[in-house]
Amino acid sequence: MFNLMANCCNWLKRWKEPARKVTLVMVGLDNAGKTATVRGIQGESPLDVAPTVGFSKVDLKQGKFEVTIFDLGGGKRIRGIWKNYYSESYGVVFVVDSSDVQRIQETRDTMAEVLRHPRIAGKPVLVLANKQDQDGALAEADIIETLSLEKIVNENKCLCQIEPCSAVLGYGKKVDKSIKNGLNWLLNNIAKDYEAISERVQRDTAEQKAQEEQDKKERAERVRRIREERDRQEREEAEREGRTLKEDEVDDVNMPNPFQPINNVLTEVCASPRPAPLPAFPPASSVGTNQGNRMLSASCGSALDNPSLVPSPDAADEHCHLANTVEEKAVVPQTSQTPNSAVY
Ligand SMILES: Nc1nc2c(ncn2[C@@H]2O[C@H](COP(=O)(O)OP(=O)(O)OP(=O)(O)O)[C@@H](O)[C@H]2O)c(=O)[nH]1
Ligand SMILES: [Mg+2]
Repeated sequence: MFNLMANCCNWLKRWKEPARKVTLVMVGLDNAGKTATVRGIQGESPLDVAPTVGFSKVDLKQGKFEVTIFDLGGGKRIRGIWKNYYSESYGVVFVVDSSDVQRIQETRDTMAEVLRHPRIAGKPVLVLANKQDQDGALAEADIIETLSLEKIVNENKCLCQIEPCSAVLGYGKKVDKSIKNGLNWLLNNIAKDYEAISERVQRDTAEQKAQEEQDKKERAERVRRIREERDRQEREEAEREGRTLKEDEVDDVNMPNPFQPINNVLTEVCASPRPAPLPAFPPASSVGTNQGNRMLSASCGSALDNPSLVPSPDAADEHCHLANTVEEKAVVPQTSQTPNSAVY
């Protein structure tokens, strides 16, 4: 009787608790299956996903948690933007392509770099050893060994769980149980330390914002100095040539009027030679070691293969904030822990 009352009290207490907002970053090499995993959790088909250029933001409700997942593109040139999302993350989901044995060293180095980052170290990490359905996929024990997982997580004081899984096994209610268990494990561990992690997130986010403001000011100052120097040179040149520059002429010298009649612009474009075509889209086999079943859209392919089209971390960030997709879906109730998961 006493137990029953205690349980009721606990249940009431939990029911009255406000929903907890949790942000997670999902990282891992390109083609590991991050987007397929998120899609499955959301209840969407994990098949036919295109590589993520930048990131996609997904909002979902999971029990008492309002979860935001930043699914970050894993391409080598995109990894630079990952750190921009570390400060606001409460935990990490690191997805590994267990069948891509050739890139396991790269996976290990990448994971070590993520976990040792000062804005990640100490936060809980879920490792999804994905693509277990593939022939030759490394088993859990092999992944732990080849990644030196114990060493990496201990060095960085990250609580860690590994879940061997397959993102293409099903979606919605039929999503791989290991993925659900892993996500549950991560959220429950975040909940245990919620106040401390929240404080850290707020502090780090404020610091990052201040740093960004500072960088912005410094950039504006650099531009101002360059402009001043250019104006000075223009004035000296004009003096040497006996010309006098009007005040507003100084700034206009090198800057064409951006507001031109559309006809001028069209004639200019038509008259100019055709720009060189982008490099040919590479055959799927040349893109990576394990890309046979991958759907690459032409636009993504061009951007990935043409460095000038791949955004710098800052630019990518800006671009992707504009392009992100926000979706809200309920996630099916969780089941109990599978025996094939390990906690460190
Ligand atoms: N066989 C198998 N294929 C998978 C699995 N998970 C993902 N894939 C496939 O692997 C390819 C890459 O999946 P994505 O989800 O785009 O990988 P990603 O990690 O998001 O890649 P980036 O966006 O480039 O960082 C797709 O063709 C998926 O269908 C899996 O568990 N098993
Ligand atoms: Mg992706």
